[in-house]
Amino acid sequence: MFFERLYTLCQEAKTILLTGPQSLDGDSIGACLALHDMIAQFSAAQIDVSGIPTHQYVHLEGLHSWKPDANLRPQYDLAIVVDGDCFRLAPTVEQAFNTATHTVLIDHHKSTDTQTYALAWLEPTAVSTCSMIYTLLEAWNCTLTPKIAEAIYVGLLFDTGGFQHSNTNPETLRLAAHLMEQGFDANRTYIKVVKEKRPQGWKLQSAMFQNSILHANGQVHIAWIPHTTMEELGCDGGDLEGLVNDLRCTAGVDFAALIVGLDEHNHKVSLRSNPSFGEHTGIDCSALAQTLSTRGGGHVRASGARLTMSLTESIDHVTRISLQFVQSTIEGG
Ligand SMILES: [Mn+2]
Repeated sequence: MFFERLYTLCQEAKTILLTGPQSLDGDSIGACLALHDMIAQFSAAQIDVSGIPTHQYVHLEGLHSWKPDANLRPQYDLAIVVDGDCFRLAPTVEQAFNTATHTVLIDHHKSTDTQTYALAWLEPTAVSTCSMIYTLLEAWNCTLTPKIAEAIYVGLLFDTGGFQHSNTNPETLRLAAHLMEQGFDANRTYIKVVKEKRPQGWKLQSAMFQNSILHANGQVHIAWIPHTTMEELGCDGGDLEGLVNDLRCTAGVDFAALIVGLDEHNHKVSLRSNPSFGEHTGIDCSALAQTLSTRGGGHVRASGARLTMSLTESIDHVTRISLQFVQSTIEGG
């Protein structure tokens, strides 16, 4: 059984590494924070959390002790990756992860391959990895402190877009209510994680809408942000949060793609879809991401991929493949 086995591994380990995919999102940050404090309740292990959180999360307690990727130990007894496959780790973290004695996965991305881990818990129907962490907390009989409650709440907020996405269900809202009762500033957390942008983030949103095109009778919305715009405005990955959803939340749109330049030759693509595409089933973003690139993947309604090609080629590639995919979805039902 996963819960018991992981509990024992955490108790026996002297050193533990916790991490999420490169460019951590709110769900992986919340999961790492919560898991760190839960394990510390019953294990004497030295627990390192690796990652560099973006501006939305700096108010969260416990982040100051996180390790920059370069400062990791050469060897860990146990390494746990949350909310994403280990091939999405930053290169230095991936190395530390792969040399650990035991490797563990806790994730809800349906595209993740569980084969490479000593121990894996994959729940593709879970709303967030943080909801899974809450299940683990109950199974382990850990104390739900206000700090752990806030961390799990951050994951719920992030993966439901502030309880707005189609994955928001009564169970999630009940869990959110229970977490709020533990006494942290839920309103501040909501504003920081979901609503607030840095000044340059609003400018970035405006720049994105200047490079957006509607296709397929206005049902497909594709936009791009060149890496030079990111640099000119002084933006980082944190400023991109929510932008692809702004594209999707346009009247008539059922599918959106955002292409962002990392440098001249590398682009990342984010895909979002509504549960339905007109009168047809919604676009499977995870399958589409895997068609766009071998390392693409994610969820049915939200996914991502990385492309090694120029901006013009990326726009071309994403537009062509997406429209083909939309066509076959329509024809398929
Ligand atoms: Mn997640």
